[in-house]
Amino acid sequence: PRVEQVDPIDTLPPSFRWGVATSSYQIEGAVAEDGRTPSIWDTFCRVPGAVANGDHGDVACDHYHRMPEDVALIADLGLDTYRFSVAWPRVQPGGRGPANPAGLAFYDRLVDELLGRGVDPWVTLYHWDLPQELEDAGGWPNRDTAHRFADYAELVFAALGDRVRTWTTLNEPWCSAMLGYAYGDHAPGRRNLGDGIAAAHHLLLGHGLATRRLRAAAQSPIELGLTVNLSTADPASDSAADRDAARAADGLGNRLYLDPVLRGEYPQDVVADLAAEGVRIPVRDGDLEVIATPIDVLGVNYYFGQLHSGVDEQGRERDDDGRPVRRVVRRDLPRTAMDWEIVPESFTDLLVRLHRDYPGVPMVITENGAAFDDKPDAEGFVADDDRVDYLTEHLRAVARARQAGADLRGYFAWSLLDNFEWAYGYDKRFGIVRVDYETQRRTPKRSALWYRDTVRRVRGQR
Ligand code: PNW
Repeated sequence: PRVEQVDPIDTLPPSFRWGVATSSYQIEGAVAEDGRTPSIWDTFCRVPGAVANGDHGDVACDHYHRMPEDVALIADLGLDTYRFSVAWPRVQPGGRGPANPAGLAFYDRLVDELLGRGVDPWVTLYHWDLPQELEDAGGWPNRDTAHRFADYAELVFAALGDRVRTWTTLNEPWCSAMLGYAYGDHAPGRRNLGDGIAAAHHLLLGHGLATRRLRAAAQSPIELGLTVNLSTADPASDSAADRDAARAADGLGNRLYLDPVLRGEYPQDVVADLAAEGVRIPVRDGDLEVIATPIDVLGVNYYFGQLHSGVDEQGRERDDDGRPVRRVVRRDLPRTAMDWEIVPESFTDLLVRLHRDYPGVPMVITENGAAFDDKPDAEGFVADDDRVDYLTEHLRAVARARQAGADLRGYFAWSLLDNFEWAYGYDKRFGIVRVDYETQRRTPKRSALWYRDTVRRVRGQR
């Protein structure tokens, strides 16, 4: 263990950004108000067995009606930045055609409320709520969706670009593509690797097209970026099979998104793995130039690390179909309520590696946090020491990576509020503020108070 004189968190500079993140479908509710049309998540939630308890986002945290109160929470915690997403089917119903002024008005008010409270708005354009009509037309595996996304991006920028400086095109394209189209765990629930890979490519193309449109439209300096979810893939042993399994997992989960955006090429080893499965990335001439349009900031979401093996329990390296074995090995590590391994050291490794392999792009941690089995007291207060420990250790991990040279500019805790945790419904709580779904009462947890005090201390505002 390292011996450190000061808490690494206290070495973070005054310019470091401190925020919280949310997303539209997870908190807003009001799914049929002011002209919003259904998204793929409204549809998916109605598929029996798709979401725990049959939960859905119809009401969620009712943020659409409680927005000023939620902005006040952020301001009262002393945070300088709020990362939220815009619901595409709210502002451009059906995913094409003119803007819906009533839908845009909500984000207009949100941005003004934030600015009035001294909180910088960071807009994510796509956090998974694709208009159902676009899914009916083929969804992300259909190349046209990338062009529809660029149009939508421009439409939002026209409304908010005078006040919002920082724009993220996509949140976690791996989740949209693979959980949505290849593994079927998320909306729209398709289970086809080829569809997943086509979706990934068209998401990245949409990112590049939107980035170019926003740059062209901007009247003043803006910051553009993409947020990816990354996790570490370590080999279970030094054997060639285990090392190859770790390489493949890192390729499909991390490099398939990082390389095209930051190097202008798909990783050849992943292309070969996919070819062995009969899958080709539907790249056309010029796509990689668009996808590699320079970005100003890379958003990194990190939750856990994993250990990979290329050998099954019987010691075989090939399955019955002759495919290489790919297996995640459970470690004897503490876990969150998501059953995700808690490995803050891996977070430092990941960030240092990003700095080495993709130099020159500033990074911001756009999500990090944990679900735990919260136990509120009679007043609704949660003494979530487990979450405080998780956040403390991961923030230290970020600070250590920065000390090692990684260009890290900020940190957003996921999430401001307990919210609709996708396929897990309302069972899993990631908030630093508790939400009582009966009364919609918000109660800051101990982790929120810890976050407020930490930010204050690091800024030197005792
Ligand atoms: C992210 N995985 O999702 C999302 O950006 C958030 O909307 C979500 O609430 C949060 O993390 C917590 O889950 C992920 O399986 C979902 O590796 C799944 C994975 C990673 C991130």
